[in-house]
Amino acid sequence: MKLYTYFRSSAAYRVRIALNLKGLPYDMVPVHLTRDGGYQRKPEFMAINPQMRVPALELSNGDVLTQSLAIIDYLDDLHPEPPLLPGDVLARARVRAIAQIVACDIHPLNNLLVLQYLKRQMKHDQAEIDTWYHHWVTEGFKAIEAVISPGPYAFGAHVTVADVCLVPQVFNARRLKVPLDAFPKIVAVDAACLKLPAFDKARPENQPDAE
Ligand SMILES: N[C@@H](CCC(=O)N[C@@H](CS)C(=O)NCC(=O)O)C(=O)O
Repeated sequence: MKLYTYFRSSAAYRVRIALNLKGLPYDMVPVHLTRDGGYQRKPEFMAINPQMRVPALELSNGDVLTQSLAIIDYLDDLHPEPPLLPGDVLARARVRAIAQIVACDIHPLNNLLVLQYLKRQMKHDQAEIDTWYHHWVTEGFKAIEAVISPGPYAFGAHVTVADVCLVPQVFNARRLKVPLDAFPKIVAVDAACLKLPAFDKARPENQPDAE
C-alpha cells in the first residue's frame, strides 16, 4: 500500500498510527502541502485525490481511499486485530463520539486550508487566526476532558480510534501553543499512547519528510 502523507498533517498522522497498530507495511509518498503552492494541487495528486487533501491510501490493486476515518474503518474491517473499537455497541458509540469531536468539530475549523482562507481572503492577522485556532481546540478539548477516564488510554486498557484521533490533535495544539493545563486527562492519554511504538513511529518528527 502507498500512503500519501505530509509529516504535519494530523489526518495523515491518524492513518499512520492505525497502519502501525495493525502492523501493516506501507510506503510513504510525501505530499508537501505548502511548498511551491502545495503539491496537493498538482495534477498528479489531483488524479489520486480530487479533493486535494491528504491522507490518501492507494491499495495494492490501485484503488484509492480518502478521508482518514473512512480509511481507518476500512483497515479495521479488513484487519480486525487489534480492534480499534470496543465490542459493546454503547461503548463503540462513545468512542466514535470522541473521534468525531476531533475529526468533525475541531479539525475542519482549524486545518491549513481554513487558516489560509482566514488570512488571505478574510484578511485576518496572525493574532486573530491564533485566537480562532485556540478557541476551537479548547472548546473541543473541554468536551473530551469531561467524558474520558484514562485507563491509561481514553477508553480503558485498549487503544481505540478515540486515541488515534486525539494524539495528532494534541500534537497540533502544542505546535500552535494552546495551553493544555486544563486538560490533564487528555495530556495523560497522549503520554500513554506515545509510549507505544505504533504511535511513536507515526509522530511527525519521525517521518521521512519531517522538517
Ligand atoms: N476530513 C479529512 C481532512 C483531510 C485534510 O483536511 N487534510 C489536510 C491536512 S491535515 C490537507 O490535506 N489540506 C490540504 C490543504 O491545506 O490544501 C480527513 O480526515 O482525511
